[in-house]
Amino acid sequence: MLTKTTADGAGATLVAEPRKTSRAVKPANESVTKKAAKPLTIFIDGEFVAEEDAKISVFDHGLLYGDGIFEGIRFYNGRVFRLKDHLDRLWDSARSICLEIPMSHGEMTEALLETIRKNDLRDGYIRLIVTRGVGNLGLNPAQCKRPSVIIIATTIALYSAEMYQNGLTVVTVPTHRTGPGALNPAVKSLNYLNNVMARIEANLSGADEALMLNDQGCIAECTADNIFVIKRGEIFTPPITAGALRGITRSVVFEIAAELGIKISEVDISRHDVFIADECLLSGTAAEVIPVIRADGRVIGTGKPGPISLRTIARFREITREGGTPIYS
Ligand code: PXG
Repeated sequence: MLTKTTADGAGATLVAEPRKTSRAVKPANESVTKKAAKPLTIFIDGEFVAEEDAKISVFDHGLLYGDGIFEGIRFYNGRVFRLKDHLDRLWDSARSICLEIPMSHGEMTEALLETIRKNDLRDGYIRLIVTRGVGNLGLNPAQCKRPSVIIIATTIALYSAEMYQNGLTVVTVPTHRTGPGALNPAVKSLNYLNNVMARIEANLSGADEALMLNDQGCIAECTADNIFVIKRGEIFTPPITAGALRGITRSVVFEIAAELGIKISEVDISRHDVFIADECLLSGTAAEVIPVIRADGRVIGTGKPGPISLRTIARFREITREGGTPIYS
């Protein structure tokens, strides 16, 4: 304990307790991902191991530097949703960071399906991770001889049913999305601290999600979701160049809009556009499609999920149950 002698000779405590870095806040308004009833079987580098044995080296550069890539994929009703799109994006992320995935698309598909089968799941979420692999304590990836592939299949419920019905609150956060001149946000890397910072800031404000701006002050996306605003019957979303990930759920929203005959365009969106929107939606694999009813304390539209949001969500749910890569046949 550090003490300093004050003018009257009494010792004043300078550091009495470990310092807390932030004030206490109520937990984020997100459903907790429930621990599966039975232990999971996890794929690591060609082997299926029990959850408690699913470990990687402390020298893996995925841990040391966030050097690696990932995908979050959902499966519904015994079929993997948009698997090819996720694998294509994984391979694009890999190419961008000069990482050679030590498997073919076909082998990855089989490993992924087998991981789901080993866990007896029909509806759930896959986390697919490729790390740079084991190296030394220098950041040069040339030291890392073989990337590691990890596949986790489990269940996930990011938000409660009420939140899908009533909508989320968002706040604009101080942390900007990294620009393409820094770590390009198109790379789905293991280095998510940019988004984690934003998420902490949303939590500290008591909001459900963070609106992340780019360095030009335009909205890029949320921490793990793309954003859409609806005005006078049209849908608008930030372009990829604004710092948005080319979300796979985002592309499904484009398909739904085309189907429903609703015009959808990629344009720069400011906070003002969100404040004056009639409706607002987020899309992401984990979040699926979910309405937003408040931004920075302002009520959006009527304060209730609007008609285009509700139709989009309903159609999204139907589409997730149509097609997909079969797991058990
Ligand atoms: N933006 C970012 C930054 C993302 O990481 C999305 C948008 C949505 O993309 P998809 O393809 O999923 O529609 C993502 C991807 C999670 C989680 O567990 C989800 C993502 C990333 C990290 C964590 O909720 N989603």
